[in-house]
Amino acid sequence: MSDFDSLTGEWRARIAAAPDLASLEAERVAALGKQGAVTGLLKTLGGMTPEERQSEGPRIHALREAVTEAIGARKAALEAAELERKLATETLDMTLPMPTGEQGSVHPVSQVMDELAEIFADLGFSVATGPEIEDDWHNFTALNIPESHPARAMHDTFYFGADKDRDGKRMLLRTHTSPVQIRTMQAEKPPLRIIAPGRTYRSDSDATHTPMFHQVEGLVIDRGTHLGHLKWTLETFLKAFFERDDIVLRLRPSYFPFTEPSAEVDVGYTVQNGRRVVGGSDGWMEVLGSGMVHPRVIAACGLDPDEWQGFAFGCGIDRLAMLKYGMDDLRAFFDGDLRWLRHYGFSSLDVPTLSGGVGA
Ligand code: 2U9
Repeated sequence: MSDFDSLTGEWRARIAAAPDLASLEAERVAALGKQGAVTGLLKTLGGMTPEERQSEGPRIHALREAVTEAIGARKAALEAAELERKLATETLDMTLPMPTGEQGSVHPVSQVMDELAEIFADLGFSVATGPEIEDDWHNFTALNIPESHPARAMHDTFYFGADKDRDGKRMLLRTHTSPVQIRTMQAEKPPLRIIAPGRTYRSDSDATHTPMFHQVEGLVIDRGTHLGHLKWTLETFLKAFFERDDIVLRLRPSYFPFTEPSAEVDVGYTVQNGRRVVGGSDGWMEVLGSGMVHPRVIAACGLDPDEWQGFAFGCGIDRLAMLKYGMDDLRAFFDGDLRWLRHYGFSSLDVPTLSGGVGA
């Protein structure tokens, strides 16, 4: 037996005897690592004469091959044994009860957004979304709020410093979800029925205003649309949302640059246990703004206002949630206080459906 045959046999035996993956790795380093024995033999090839290299080279390379192969085989055997051991010892008891108590809850804002999507889907509306970082044209100009318009000041806009849009104007955080409807009117052919729920931003902060708040706006564009369609839609929505039939609406003339005529929408309330509850008509509270879409807005989106009319409305989702679920402090919505979330949050399994009830 040559020296190489016995060397190969020795390495094979050492490798086969490695009891676990860590010991096998130690053998690999001892043979094939930078300072390893087999690597050392390979290095001697450089100092040999061409004749020596021709006779020794194949033997040394064969030794390296044999060691590499033995390591691979032992590794596969050790891994298979480890898997067998795990399969034999690790078991899942499918009869164990569910963990007690749900972890986490659905935030009331998300819950109300889901309720809105469900209610309006039933009326043929789809949900549209768009960017929260907007350009001046989509947030203001297209909505009939030109440069000098006082409504721009009312919106308390957060502007970006350096980023400019195509017209050289500063980019901004959208102050309402209306640019979503502008983008939809540009991208899709009428008739359209959409709601646009989402985050909006205004530089305003007190007990009833937060710099980021949630809005939902609705838009219908069709032929022959009139105020009667608007009032019916809002009444149907509020009845479904508050799950009461005694919803009474009052439309008060108002002004928004993007609608003409415009109306604030009040809903009747009754007082129960010192708290205003939507329904009945002991008093009125404002819940929505609305109106017929201004012909200039329709034209700005590339549609002919003589052919297409529409109505739009907007309201704060946070306020809707407070009215329906009885919270009295808006700022708590954004505190992330687990006790508040456990109290006012919803189960993720409790998906709002019209048949099962949109409330919880
Ligand atoms: C397009 C055309 C018209 C959306 C509208 C209101 C009236 C409104 C406020 C209510 C409370 C915002 O959250 S709030 O401060 N909104 O009163 N919004 S009409 O009108 C549109 C939108 C898009 C293309």
